[in-house]
Amino acid sequence: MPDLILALDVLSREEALSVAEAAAPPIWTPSRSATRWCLQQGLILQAPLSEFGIPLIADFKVADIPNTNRLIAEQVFAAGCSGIICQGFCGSDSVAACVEAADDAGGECYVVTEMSHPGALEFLSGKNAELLAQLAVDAGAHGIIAPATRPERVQALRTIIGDKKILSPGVGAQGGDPAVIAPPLIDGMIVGGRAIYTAEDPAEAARAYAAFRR
Ligand code: OMP
Repeated sequence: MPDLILALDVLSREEALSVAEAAAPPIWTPSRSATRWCLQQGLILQAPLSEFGIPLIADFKVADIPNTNRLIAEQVFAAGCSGIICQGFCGSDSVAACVEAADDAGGECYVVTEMSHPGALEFLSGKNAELLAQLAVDAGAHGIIAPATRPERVQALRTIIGDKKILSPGVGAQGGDPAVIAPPLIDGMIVGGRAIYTAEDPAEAARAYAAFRR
């Protein structure tokens, strides 16, 4: 029964709000959905997007020393976001800083394990991704990011993280098949992205993804 998470990677505040307005009704079911929103806009969009009543996950893929990670994560949660995404490759202390900030704020921290794009196969995949998944478990993270473009890898990572959450990007523009990546494999599908905000009718595109929520 996955959440739908709208990747709002647009570059202007106006476009972000217009896409959010169109896509929010089809994807929003209170307490089940979340939107993600774009790195480029930083925290500036938190306030207007919060008016839609949809939880916001800051996809900043934070990747720094523990102190800097903590400062970023504290700002994210102080601004009202419910979750943050961080990279795991900086090590367990850096991830722990984000997890602690999340715990203090009653929020969630997700750790990127295997990425969805082809270049991920150079470093962020295979054994490295499995180590990152184990690191996420050991650090007490609330879940991981794993690729809709490689469902068999999501399955492998699931065996490591047990019942922690998996949020999965890569359907639509990157070629992942939402029917294959649907439950019980994942907990949240990160949907367009491009498949929604470049669609002629973003509301219709969002409705099509909502049909995969079972
Ligand atoms: P589309 O490809 O346009 O659907 O966008 C996918 C979204 O998911 C973008 O915001 C990416 O930054 C994000 N993402 C990936 O595409 N692959 C990953 O491995 C991880 C992420 C992420 O952390 O969200």
